[in-house]
Amino acid sequence: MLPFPAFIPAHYQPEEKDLISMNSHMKDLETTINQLAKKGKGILAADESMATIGKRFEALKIESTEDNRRAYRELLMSTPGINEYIAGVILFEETLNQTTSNGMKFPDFLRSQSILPGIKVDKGLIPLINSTDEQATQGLDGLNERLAEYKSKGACFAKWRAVYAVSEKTPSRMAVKMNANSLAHYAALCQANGIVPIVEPEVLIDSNHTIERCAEVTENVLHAVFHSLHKYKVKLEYIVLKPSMVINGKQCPTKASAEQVGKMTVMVLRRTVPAAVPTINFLSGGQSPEEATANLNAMNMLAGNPWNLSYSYARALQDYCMKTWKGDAKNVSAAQAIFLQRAKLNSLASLGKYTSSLEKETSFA
Ligand code: 5MM
Repeated sequence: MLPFPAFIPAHYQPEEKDLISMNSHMKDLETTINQLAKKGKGILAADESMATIGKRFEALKIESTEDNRRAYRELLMSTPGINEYIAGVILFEETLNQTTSNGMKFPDFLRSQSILPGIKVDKGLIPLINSTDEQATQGLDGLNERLAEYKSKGACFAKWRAVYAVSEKTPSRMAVKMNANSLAHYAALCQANGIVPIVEPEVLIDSNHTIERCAEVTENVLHAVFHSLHKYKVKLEYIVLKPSMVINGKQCPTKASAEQVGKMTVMVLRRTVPAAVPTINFLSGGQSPEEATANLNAMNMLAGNPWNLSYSYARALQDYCMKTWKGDAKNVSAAQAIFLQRAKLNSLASLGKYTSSLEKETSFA
């Protein structure tokens, strides 16, 4: 076990009770990261905020009531066999406090399935002051207290998302620096509470930028993030990095192949992410489910990566499942089968064993 995080000042003389709690935090961090970084497994992001889940449901004419959100998330988490491919689920705060139809708290239910419960702890995006078209993530005020509460409710890992818009002028230096510091501050607070932080810097793809421009931006962003993580004395051995892939913007006329996305993403990661980070779990960011799987596979076809390269998708794991469910209880089994299949394909991609011919087994391809 590594020594307790260096953010405790060197002159600090802990009392015995503090030592016991530090050691137990270290054990918690170690147990959690070992499970999250397991080969062939990924993380399900089911932490859509009210606005986001509302938007996704509305597109399918599903009413966003508390019970519909609960029922949908129960469908995902109770999918038979899903624990073979999913090591942890990121929950929204509402779900952390809800129960399954049998009255079991969701965190307890997940643990009974050998899946770890996590929690989104950022409070969403606000406009970044003195900038145009950029956003800041809020939620640091009171975070230490909230983390202690989430831990008491069963969460053992957390997530904070920062976003970077790409244009000729953005991301600005101010946005890159501010987001890096917020991510690092959040990560240090998590580790001090025995919670593994997922550090999520997302370079947005809703633009016309080329894959080369995305590589340039992502390299700057990750460089700043790891500089801040170092400054805040975050132990890299106990974080999950959740970046976007290096890919062309959605409106770019030239579309990069999976091989290009795989090569350029790995190139940028090798330049910026220390080998101490155990696992990198990508977001899908608006790619189609098939693209997100093929791109992840391409990265894992390349030899010599020091980190586990896996997934922490929301849309790329859930889209077909939600479309099949449609808010109707009679569709639960069919929706679960589709979700299981998508998770299995991504698990194969995390091992470099996916081929597009496997898509034929799903009814959506
Ligand atoms: C980028 O969004 C995260 C990953 O999802 P995708 O794989 O669909 O890109 C996702 O975890 C996101 O952070 C949550 O859904 C919460 O988003 P909001 O916008 O509701 O805060």
